[in-house]
Amino acid sequence: MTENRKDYNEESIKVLEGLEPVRQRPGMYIGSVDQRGLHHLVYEVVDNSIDEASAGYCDEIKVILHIDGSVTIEDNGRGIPVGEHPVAKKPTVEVVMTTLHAGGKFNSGAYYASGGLHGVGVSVVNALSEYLEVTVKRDGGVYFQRYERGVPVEEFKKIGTTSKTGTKVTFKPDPEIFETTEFSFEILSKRMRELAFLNSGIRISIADESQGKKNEYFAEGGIISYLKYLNRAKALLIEEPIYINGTHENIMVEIVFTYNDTYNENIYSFVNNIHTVEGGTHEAGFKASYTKIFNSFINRHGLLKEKINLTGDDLREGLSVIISVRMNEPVFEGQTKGKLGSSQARVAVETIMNSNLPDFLEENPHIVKKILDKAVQAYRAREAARKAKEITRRKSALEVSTLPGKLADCQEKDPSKSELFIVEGDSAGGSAKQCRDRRFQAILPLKGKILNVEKARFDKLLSNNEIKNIITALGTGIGKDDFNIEKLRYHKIIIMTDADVDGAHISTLLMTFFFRYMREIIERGYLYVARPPLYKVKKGKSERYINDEHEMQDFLLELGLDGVEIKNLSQHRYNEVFKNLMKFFELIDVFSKRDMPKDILYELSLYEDLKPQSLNDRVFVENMFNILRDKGLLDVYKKAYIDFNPEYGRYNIILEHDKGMFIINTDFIGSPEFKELQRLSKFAKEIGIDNIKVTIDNEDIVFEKLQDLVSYIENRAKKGLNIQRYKGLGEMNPEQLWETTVDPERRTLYRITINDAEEADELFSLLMGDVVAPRREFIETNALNAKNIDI
Ligand code: 0RA
Repeated sequence: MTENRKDYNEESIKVLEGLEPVRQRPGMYIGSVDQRGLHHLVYEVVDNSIDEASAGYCDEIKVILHIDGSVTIEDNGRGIPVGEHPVAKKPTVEVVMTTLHAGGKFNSGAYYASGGLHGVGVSVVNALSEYLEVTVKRDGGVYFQRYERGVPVEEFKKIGTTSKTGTKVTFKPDPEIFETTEFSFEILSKRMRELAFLNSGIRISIADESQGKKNEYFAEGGIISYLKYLNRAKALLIEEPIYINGTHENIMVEIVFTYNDTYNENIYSFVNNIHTVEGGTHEAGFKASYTKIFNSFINRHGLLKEKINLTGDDLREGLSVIISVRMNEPVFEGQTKGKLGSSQARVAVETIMNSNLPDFLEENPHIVKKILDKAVQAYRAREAARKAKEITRRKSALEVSTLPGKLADCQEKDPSKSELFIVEGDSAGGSAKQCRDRRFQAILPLKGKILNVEKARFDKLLSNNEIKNIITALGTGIGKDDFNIEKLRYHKIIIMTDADVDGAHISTLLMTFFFRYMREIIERGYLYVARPPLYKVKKGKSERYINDEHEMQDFLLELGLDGVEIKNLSQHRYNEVFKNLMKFFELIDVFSKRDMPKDILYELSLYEDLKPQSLNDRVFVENMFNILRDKGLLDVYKKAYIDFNPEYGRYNIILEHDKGMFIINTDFIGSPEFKELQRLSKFAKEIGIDNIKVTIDNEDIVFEKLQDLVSYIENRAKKGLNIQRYKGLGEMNPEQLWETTVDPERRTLYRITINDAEEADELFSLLMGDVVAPRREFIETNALNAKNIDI
C-alpha cells in the first residue's frame, strides 16, 4: 500500500481554509446530520488510525463511548506531528485539527489510499463537536489541546514525558448540528468488526462505559476469515473459499468467494474499507467476468451435454462473495452514496479475474463440478418457474386482478397518502380493522408464521399464500423483470407484531423478505415497524400505557413524590433534583460493578474544584488523601500512597488491594464519566448530603443518608402499582390500539434502514440455518438480555 510514499512530515500537510463552511453546510462534508452522519464522525477518526496501521505503524485501536455522549478513539500510531508547521507557524496538531483537508489525504502521493466516505479529515469532526480534546504521544512527550466547536480554547502544550507514541481524540458531537447525538454501540461494533476483518492484524476494541459492554475484534485471515464469519451459520458447498488478488493500474483488488446451500446470492463489496451497499462498477465487473469465464470454460471443455445457456443468475445462486478494492479518489454515486461509480474499478476487477480465475478452474475440476451442478439445478428451477409464471400470467390476464380477501383496503388511491399495516394474527388484525382510519389506512392480517424465505427458492416463495397476499396488496409485482416500484399502492408499510419472541421472529422474517425481494422499498424509506407501548401500568382504577424507560421514570417519580415535602428544597425543584439524583446513584452503581469503590467515588464527586490540573499540586493531592484516610475510606486497602506520573507530570493516589488497584489519576479525574458524577453531585448538595428533613403524608422523617431518601421515594411509587410488561397486541381493545399504535398523531414508528434489514437477514440465518453451533451461541449470548428481542 505504501509503494508511492513520500516522506511525510510537517511540510507535506498543506493549509487550505478555515472551518466556518463546515458548520454552515455540514451535509456537504459528512453527507447528513442524522444518525448516519453522526456515526461518520467516529469513522473519520478511526480511518486515520487505520491509515497509520496500513502504513505499518499501529496495531491497536480503542473506541470508548462515554456517559456524556462523547467518544474516545485512541491508537498507538506515530501520533500527529507535534512540531511547528513551517507555513502556518503554528503547532502542526493545531493545523491538522483546525484546517480543512490538512490531513494530507488530498495531497496525492503521501497516502496511497485512505478510508473515510468523504475523506475529509479530523478537522471536520472538530468543527462539528461541542468539544474535542486531542492527546498526542510523540518524540518523547505527551501533548494536549482542547477545542470547542473547532476553535482552540487553550494553547497546544507539552504536559508530560513518555516513550510511547500514539493519538487519542475525545469529542462530543454538537447537538446544535446533529438531529440525534446518541451513538449506537451496535452500529459502531459492526463497523469495527468489519474494519478488523478488512485490515487483518489490527486489534480493535469498542467499549460502552454507561452499559459496561465491550467487544474486541482481531482477524488474521483478512477477507477470507470475514467470508467464513459471514457464512458461519450456513452449510458450505466449497469448504475452502477461493481467493484471488492483484493490482491493475494502481488499483488493488481482492476477491474471495464460496457457495452455501441457500438459493440467494450475497455480494459484499468494499472500496477503501467502505461498504458499498448499492454495489457499483467493481460488482458489475465481477459479475460480468464471472459469467463469461465460466461459460467459456464450459464451452472449451464441452462440460454440458445439453445445449443450455447458463445465466449469471444461475451461476450465482448460493454464491457468497466479498470484493474489496483499494484505489485513489473513488467516485461515489446513488441515493446514499453507497455505489461506486469509477469505471477504472470495473476494468481492474475484470483484469484480475481474467488473469486468475481461468487457471484456478483448470487446476480444480472437482470444484468446477460442484459449482456447475448447483448452477444447472438453478437453471432447471428457473425454467420451471418461467413456465409456471407464463400460465399464471395468461390466467390473470383474463381475470380482473383481485386484491386478497383478507385485505381491508383504504379509500385513498394516492400511494403517498396511504398506509398498509401488516398485522400478526387474525385477532389483532380484527382489532386493527375496527380502529383504523379507513380513509387512508389499510390492514392486512397474516396468519401465523410465514414461509422461511431463506430456505425457499423463488418459485416456492410465490406459491405461499401469505406472501402472495402481501405481493398483491402492495401491487408492485415481484422478481427481476416484474417488480415495479411505481405501482406500489402504499408509501408507508408498517409491520405490526407482538412484542414477544414469535413477534420478533415474524418481523425479522418480513424484513428479510423485503430485503431480499423488494429492497427498493427499504431504500426509499417506505418500510416501518410499529412500536406499541412497553408497559401497561395500573394504580387503583387508572390505567396508563408507557412508551419507554424515560416515561416510566417520570411516572414513577410523579407517584413517589406525591404527598412528600422536603424542608430545604422548593417544590418546583423536586422533579429535576430527584431525576438527577437517581442518575447519580445509578452511575455510582455502574462504576462499582467495575470494581471501583462506591464510597470513594461518592466522596470524590463532592470534592470542590477537583480537576485533572489539581493533580499538579502535591499539597492539594495530600489534602485529598488525608480526608479520604480520616473518613476511614482507605482502611480496606493493603497499601495506599501518592505517586508521581511523568506522562502527565502529575501526582496520583494509588490504592492497592488483593486483586488489583484503583488509581486516582488524570485519566480518571478527566474522564467524562467522573465529570458527569461531579455535575450530578450538585443536586446532592442542593438537597443536602446528610440528615435530610422530610414530611411524608404529614409525618416528619429524617433521612441520615441521601441515598436512603432516594431509594425510599423510588420504592414508595411502586407500592400498589401494577406494572405489566406489555406483550401482545391482542391485550388492547381497538380503542387502545388506535390511541397507542395506529393513530398517526400519537403512535411511534421506526423506519427500517438497509442496515437493519441486513442485520435481520443475518440474524435470520442464525436462527433458521442448518448449522447448530452459531445458533446455540447466539441464544446463549442473548439469553441474558432477552428483553432486547422485543422489537
Ligand atoms: C498527519 C500526519 C501524520 C499522521 C497523522 C496526521 C495522524 C492523524 C491521526 C488521527 C487519529 N490518529 C492519527 N494518527 C496519525 C503522519 C505522521 C508522520 O509522518 O510521522
